[in-house]
Amino acid sequence: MEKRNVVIGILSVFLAGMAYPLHAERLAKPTTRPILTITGKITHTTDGERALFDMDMLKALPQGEIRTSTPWYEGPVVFSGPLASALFEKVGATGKSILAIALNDYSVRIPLDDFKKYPVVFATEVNGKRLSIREKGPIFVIYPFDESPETKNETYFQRCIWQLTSIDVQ
Ligand SMILES: Nc1nc2c(c(=O)[nH]1)N[C@H]1C(S)=C(S)[C@@H](COP(=O)(O)O)O[C@H]1N2
Ligand SMILES: [Mo]
Repeated sequence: MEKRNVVIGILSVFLAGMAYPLHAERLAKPTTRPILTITGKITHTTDGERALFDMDMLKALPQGEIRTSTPWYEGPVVFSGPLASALFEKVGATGKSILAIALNDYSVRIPLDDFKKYPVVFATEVNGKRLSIREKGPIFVIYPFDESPETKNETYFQRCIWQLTSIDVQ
């Protein structure tokens, strides 16, 4: 093939990719009450615009477990729930960070790299018991503080948003 045609070929594949995200995909819709809404830079959605998750969908994701001491409980406890890395892979997140928003309008920015560096858990259970809203549920973001002591400081405590309800990938 002529060199110019190769260049045009590569260019058109690249431009088509920009117009139609290659792996855009529809996720199955929630069948029970949605508890988490993800918007922004994601390629996989439940309705073309955002990805909604109910508890069953969160439970179907690869789960993580972190046993650690925290500022919020007396002594070490076991947090379990979907791995943040699995959740953002599921929605095809392409951004650099997330803006996480809680029921009480508390919000915090978290670099997506954190979820590659640490097995961060979007905890839905503590010691095997579902977290109620009163107990900082339904979702409490948790880092492996004891295993990675460099996360035992205000920077990471701030990222441990509880009563998490929505996320914008940016
Ligand atoms: N939903 C929610 N999550 C939150 C907060 C909050 O106010 N609301 N405070 C954050 C901050 S600033 C820190 S340092 C830690 C610890 O908060 P605490 O010291 O009030 O327990 O939780 C974080 N998660
Ligand atoms: Mo804080």
